[in-house]
Amino acid sequence: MKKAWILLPFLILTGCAEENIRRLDVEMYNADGDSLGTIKLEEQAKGVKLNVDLKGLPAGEHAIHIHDNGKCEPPDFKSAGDHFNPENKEHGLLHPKGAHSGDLPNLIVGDDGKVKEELMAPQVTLQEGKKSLFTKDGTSIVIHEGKDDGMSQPAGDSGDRIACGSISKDKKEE
Ligand SMILES: [Cu+2]
Ligand SMILES: [Zn+2]
Repeated sequence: MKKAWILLPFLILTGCAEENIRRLDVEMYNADGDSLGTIKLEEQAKGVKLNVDLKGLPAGEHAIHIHDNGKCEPPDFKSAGDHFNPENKEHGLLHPKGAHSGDLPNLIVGDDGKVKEELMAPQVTLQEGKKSLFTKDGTSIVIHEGKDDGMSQPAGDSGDRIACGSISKDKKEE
């Protein structure tokens, strides 16, 4: 009897630890399968912070979104699905009926092909719930050839998908 009481709090703690993910590294790949670096996700009070540190991208402004399937199959990354949209909104940070939870500000890549930026995704979480990035099909981060105009449906007229990274609890690549 005594032993059971000692064990109980321990079991509760380990049970929580498994689901209570606060940080996650997402490795990004281009259409050739080369790694471009990582985007570090961090759970914060106001959503999930994305710490972008990538190289090997074309210079200029590029759309970046969280998509609603965790599969990144090159070269077109169509497998990543549509924008993560658990609240059924319209696309675009500038749209009056927006935005998708997966919509993010554009990335600005330097002439050297590198980008270091911090982005906030206020409508998602690494925890459980409707806005959780850990869905049945998984989620992913996709970078596009063009920029997101923040308004056009369904994806901001941002062009082809040029990089993709799966948001996965186990870091093994599929
Ligand atoms: Cu996208
Ligand atoms: Zn969108």
